[in-house]
Amino acid sequence: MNAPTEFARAVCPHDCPDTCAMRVTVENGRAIKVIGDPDHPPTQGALCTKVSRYAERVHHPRRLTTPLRRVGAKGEGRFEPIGWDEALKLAAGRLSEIAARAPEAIVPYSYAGTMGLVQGDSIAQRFFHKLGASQLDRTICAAAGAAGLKYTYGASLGMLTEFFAESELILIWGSNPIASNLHFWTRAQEAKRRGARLIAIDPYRSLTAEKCHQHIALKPGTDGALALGMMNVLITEDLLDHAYIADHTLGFEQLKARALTYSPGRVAQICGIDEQTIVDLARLYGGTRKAAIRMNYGLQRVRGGGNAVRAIACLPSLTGAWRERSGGTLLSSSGWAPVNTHALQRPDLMPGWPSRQARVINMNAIGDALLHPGDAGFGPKIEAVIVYNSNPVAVAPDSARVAAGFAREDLFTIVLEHFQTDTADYADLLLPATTQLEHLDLHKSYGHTHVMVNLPAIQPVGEARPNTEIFRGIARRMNLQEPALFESDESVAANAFRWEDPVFEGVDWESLKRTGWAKLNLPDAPFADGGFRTPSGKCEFSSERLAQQGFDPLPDYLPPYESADGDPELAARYPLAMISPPARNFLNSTFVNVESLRSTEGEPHIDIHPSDASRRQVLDGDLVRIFNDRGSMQARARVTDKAREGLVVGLSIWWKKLAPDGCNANQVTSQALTDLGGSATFYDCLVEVERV
Ligand SMILES: Nc1nc2c(c(=O)[nH]1)N[C@H]1C(S)=C(S)[C@@H](COP(=O)(O)OP(=O)(O)OC[C@H]3O[C@@H](n4cnc5c(=O)[nH]c(N)nc54)[C@H](O)[C@@H]3O)O[C@H]1N2
Ligand SMILES: Nc1nc2c(c(=O)[nH]1)N[C@H]1C(S)=C(S)[C@@H](COP(=O)(O)OP(=O)(O)OC[C@H]3O[C@@H](n4cnc5c(=O)[nH]c(N)nc54)[C@H](O)[C@@H]3O)O[C@H]1N2
Ligand code: SF4
Ligand SMILES: [Mo]
Repeated sequence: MNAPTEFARAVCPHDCPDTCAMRVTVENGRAIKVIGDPDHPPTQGALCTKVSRYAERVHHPRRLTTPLRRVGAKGEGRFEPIGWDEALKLAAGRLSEIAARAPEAIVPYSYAGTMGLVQGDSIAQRFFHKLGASQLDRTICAAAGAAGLKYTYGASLGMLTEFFAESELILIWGSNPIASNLHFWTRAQEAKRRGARLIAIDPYRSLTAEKCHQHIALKPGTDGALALGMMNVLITEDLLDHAYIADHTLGFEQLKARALTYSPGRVAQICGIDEQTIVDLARLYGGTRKAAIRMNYGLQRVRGGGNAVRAIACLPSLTGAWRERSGGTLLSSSGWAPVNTHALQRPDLMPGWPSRQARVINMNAIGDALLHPGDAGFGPKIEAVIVYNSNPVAVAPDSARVAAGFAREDLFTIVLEHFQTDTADYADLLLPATTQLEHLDLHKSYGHTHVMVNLPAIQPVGEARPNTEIFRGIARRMNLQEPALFESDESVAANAFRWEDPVFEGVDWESLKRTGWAKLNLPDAPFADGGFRTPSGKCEFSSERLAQQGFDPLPDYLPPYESADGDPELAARYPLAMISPPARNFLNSTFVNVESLRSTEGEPHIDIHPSDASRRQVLDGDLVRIFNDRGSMQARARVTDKAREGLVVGLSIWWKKLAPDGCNANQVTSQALTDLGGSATFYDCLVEVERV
């Protein structure tokens, strides 16, 4: 007889602004269906296609279900099963030996496989802090934009997503919400039905750009110039809110002087668009009261990404759009939730803290770091890497260097995973981790302002264990005597927020467990009366903090490293700019191994403009090689004017081993870092294309 059907509440753990509430149907201990919670306002009962298939991923026949030890060569992916006891002993033995000599030779590598505060970075961080291991600068995605916001608004704060539905004009800037922020797109369509005008600013005619009233296809990496050009028009045509500027901003005169050097004519040259387009855009923006900007991270994966976000972030403070709840900007709302980072991660466990901090490795240069022989400047050569919540061999830039680093015979690599990813193939020890349906977690969101609890819906699949439990197990085997390393998941979660903050108003861990989620208590129009979180409390057009660090205090345009302006010699050899934004049916490299989703994406493609294609005798459907000095990949050409001239677009992020040639877009991307925040520059990349 069948066990009764149960319904459990869960939260989508993926790196997506929407952080949906899910309802899981469980039968006989198996999750059989996952749907969007109809009662959760941001989710509105709908999940995206990929997460609707979550049960297929959780119970996938290739889930890792036991610890595995490498038996083949590094990268070959041959393993034998071992017991947990033996696995933990092996891990503890190697790590203890290295930690006794050179703790900084141990490096964590993690990102947002889950965004849960507990399975993301709690016990794991404490563990590495206690060892005195190297710290990881987690900057692969959003750090340039976050820095741009920090120096302008004081934190990652912005409009409340629900009020975009009331906006009269929405600039969808460096963002493809139909693929990557679906529940915002629902709001934008609501606004469109009420008569709002939608404008996409994107070098590529994305799924979203196709459905907007207007598409401004600028050259990649030139957004800072466009924003400064808009300011130029707003200032010269006096489309400004002088009272807002006087009361709530800092540095207007300096910004004005800067913006006046960006005439529409100059900006048109830089961005590769018409001068009139810039003037019209600025007039429309300056002339609309309820003008909203949805930025997303696509625009900041270039050299000038931090400055570009900063420049765009200044716009609503010039026009006073913040006065309306349906006006302003949103890049990330993650700063609204008061996370108690210190309690979660316990940096004070680091030996010598706070006067001495361990070495920091930037995750975007992990290839170079793994291949570094070690010296006085760099510190000790890396001897061990522990990867969790991430798949660096597929997602990190300059992949040939990353793979070469992980292939080092003398590197000890532990990978905590659900599946045998490209990175897992290089593990010495591959440990099975639970998915969101099998563990407890607590979430904030970067696309809405609810906090949410995920309770386990099913027992762990096979012998999988939560990340927290795996780190506790290694710590126990290493005989580490620190109570914080052995705190339970529930207790970690219960202390993860500053519940006393007024945004919680009557909400605490116990009540949240009962209700599943709670909306933070925030004003509808967060900056209508100023109240920015900068040192001055104002929107800082000019930043003293940046000046003190030797940076330009004002936003400016910095040409991409790899562009005709940034490096003419390189541009002569590699004339095409390549971007590799997310494919709709993948989530970064997650879901690429789910057959139903992979078959929808088909095979790796590259979109190329007809004139660029004909110059290279490339026909639609040809197999082409995309290459530069760092490497090459193959893809099927789609000849289409969705890509502007001079641009090629390879939707990503494929598992390398599931691509016909074993390569993906990161073969050609570079380890160079952004202007602010030390973020990755995936879309600052010149290539050439030829027929295979
Ligand atoms: N389906 C799906 N959803 C996802 C993800 C996924 O992989 N798949 N990934 C998640 C993650 S980790 C993130 S960070 C977000 C990313 O999602 P977004 O923040 O939306 O960013 P991207 O998809 O990188 O880029 C969005 C758009 O920016 C455009 N773009 C590229 N370069 C430039 C530029 O220089 N200027 C401008 N104006 N536009 C540019 C791209 O063509 C693309 O259409 O999505 C999340 N959601
Ligand atoms: N070319 C190119 N490269 C890019 C990008 C791009 O646009 N173009 N985007 C970049 C961006 S924005 C980002 S955010 C990064 C994303 O890079 P990553 O954060 O590495 O994201 P994923 O590729 O989704 O890999 C996450 C892995 O974590 C695992 N995982 C999920 N939950 C858990 C868990 O609870 N425990 C453990 N142990 N593992 C878990 C999943 O199985 C998955 O393999 O990629 C970057 N790389
Ligand atoms: S990936 Fe995003 S849209 Fe899809 S279910 Fe998760 S949070 Fe919702
Ligand atoms: Mo990301």
